[in-house]
Amino acid sequence: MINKDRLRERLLELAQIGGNATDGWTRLAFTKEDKLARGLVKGYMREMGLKITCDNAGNIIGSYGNPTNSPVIAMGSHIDTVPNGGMFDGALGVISALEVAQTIIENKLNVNYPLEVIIFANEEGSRFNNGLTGSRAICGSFSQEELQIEDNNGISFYQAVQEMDLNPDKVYEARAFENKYKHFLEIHIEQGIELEKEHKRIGLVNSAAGQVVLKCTIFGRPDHAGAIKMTQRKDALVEASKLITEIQQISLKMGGHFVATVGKLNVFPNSINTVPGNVEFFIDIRDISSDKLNRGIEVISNTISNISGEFSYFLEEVENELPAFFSSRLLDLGKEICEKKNYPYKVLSSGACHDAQVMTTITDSALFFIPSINGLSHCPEENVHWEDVFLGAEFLLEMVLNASE
Ligand code: HGY
Ligand code: MN
Ligand code: MN
Repeated sequence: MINKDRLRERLLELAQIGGNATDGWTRLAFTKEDKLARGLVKGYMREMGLKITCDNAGNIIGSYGNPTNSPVIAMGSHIDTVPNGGMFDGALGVISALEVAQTIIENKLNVNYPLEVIIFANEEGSRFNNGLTGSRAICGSFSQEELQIEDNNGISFYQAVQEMDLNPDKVYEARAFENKYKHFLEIHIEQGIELEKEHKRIGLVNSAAGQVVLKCTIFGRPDHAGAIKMTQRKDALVEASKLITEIQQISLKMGGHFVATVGKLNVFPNSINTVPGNVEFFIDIRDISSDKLNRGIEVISNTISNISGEFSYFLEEVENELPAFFSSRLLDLGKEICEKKNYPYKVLSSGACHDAQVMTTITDSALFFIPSINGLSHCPEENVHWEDVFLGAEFLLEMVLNASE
């Protein structure tokens, strides 16, 4: 029933904004690329007759039917990316949700409930080191302090929201009223390699990892790179490198779903002929078990606190997303549909975080995957098979139709 050509054309059209297959896509939250992409998808919403609202957290909500007179069935994902990311992460879920909504409207399919397509703002968090802010604002877990966080150019989250012609003083108004949603559904690329390896076409996600991001600053001393002897230095980057290697060893020992990544590091003053004075780096720590996550954080924090005496350090938590377990009712419905339609499927957990896991805090929420080719994501090579894109949208449509009975 879905319109495959329209689905593919829209994904390709969105991919015209903010990147290309060589460099990847960079549509960081509240930047001009994000603004252009938001304009494009709002146009799709207008085309299908959705009522468009944009809350002050930057979420774009397209609704069909009156959300105040009964619980809403919502679908959605995000269109912001990591730097040099892929064209399907988030975008697939948004364009698929719009396609499902348009198919329902065009074919006058009866879903008994109002529908919403939500394009969550700032899911990735790459610009301000704080992700999932749009869904957390809807679920009431966005804190006002986050408004003061600055990006690498000293622009605060507050100012960036203002530049989107939104009112950051009213972010709290984005919070959904009690029991607004009957359920929330998100389809996403797997970003791992399990489905492809096992020749499955739909992933039914039962849990998603929690994520804690620590920002560690090491204070050394800047010196002249030529005049100061090696034994007289306090090189913060050499010290940070030792810690990062130890963090990797700790993570390998923790095993299982436990991962820790240092993907962003800033050196000050970052000059070829100055011994690094200070270094700040971000440690992205994840596990699907809260206990293991907390234990890993403790071991990593202790390792950092045992830093050699001549350096001081500062460690702060900049992000904390709890592990989530998705709706077993919707997971069972997904199994039923896959078995009825003969879609090869697998139940799996997600190492990546998603808006759907935040939505578990206020409603029955479900997350589904389609295979990522070679498991690649957050890179220009991120790719999918179009047949899986179409099957994923068909599956999402079936979920909406069956879940609304
Ligand atoms: O980092 C994540 O898991 C997601 O891509 N924001
Ligand atoms: Mn994503
Ligand atoms: Mn992502």
